[in-house]
Amino acid sequence: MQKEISGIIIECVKGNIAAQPDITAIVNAANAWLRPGGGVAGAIHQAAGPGLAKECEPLAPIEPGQAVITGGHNLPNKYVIHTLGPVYGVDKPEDELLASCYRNALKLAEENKIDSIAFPAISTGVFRYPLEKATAVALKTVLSLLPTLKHVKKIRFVLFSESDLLVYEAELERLTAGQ
Ligand code: AR6
Repeated sequence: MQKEISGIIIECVKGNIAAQPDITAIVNAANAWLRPGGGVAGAIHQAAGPGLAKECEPLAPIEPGQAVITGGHNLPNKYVIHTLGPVYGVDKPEDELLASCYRNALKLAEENKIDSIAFPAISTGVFRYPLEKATAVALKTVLSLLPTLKHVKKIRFVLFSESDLLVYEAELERLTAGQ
């Protein structure tokens, strides 16, 4: 699914965040220590190679909602933006912390004149944030920031399953109805 809003292309696709070669910056659903983990972080670090963990070391630890930027190493992307999502039920208020992840990632993208960025569904795996709730926060936050973006021209949401993709598509339709 693809939409153009405020001159920016918004896409929802099913796929692997570490396999988005046409995107300048991919976002990592990181752990506080920015180490290779499972899920998104595991896939990104595996594809990037050990140089990424090395570059991350002095930037850690990060707090929930914070974001930091590194190079892409062996990834096809120029940058990786690492953000720490809230653990659902633990880091509160979780909706505000999750919104900060998307806001701070986009802020770094703008500061680095990045034209395209891909997000996974932050916090919805190991951190157990219910997908429907997380989707509403992610899309509302990103849509509200579109008019402020000068460099970012494409935002892609990469979902790992068909059912997650359907949730994103339905929410994007709902939030943009009439636009
Ligand atoms: N590409 C796109 N989406 C993926 C991929 C992938 N390769 N792999 C998983 N997902 P998670 P979190 C989906 O657990 O909840 C890590 O171990 C997945 O189905 O990666 O923020 C870190 O080290 C889910 O919907 O991130 C942290 O400790 C979503 O991406 C912790 O997990 C996020 O799942 C972070 O947990």
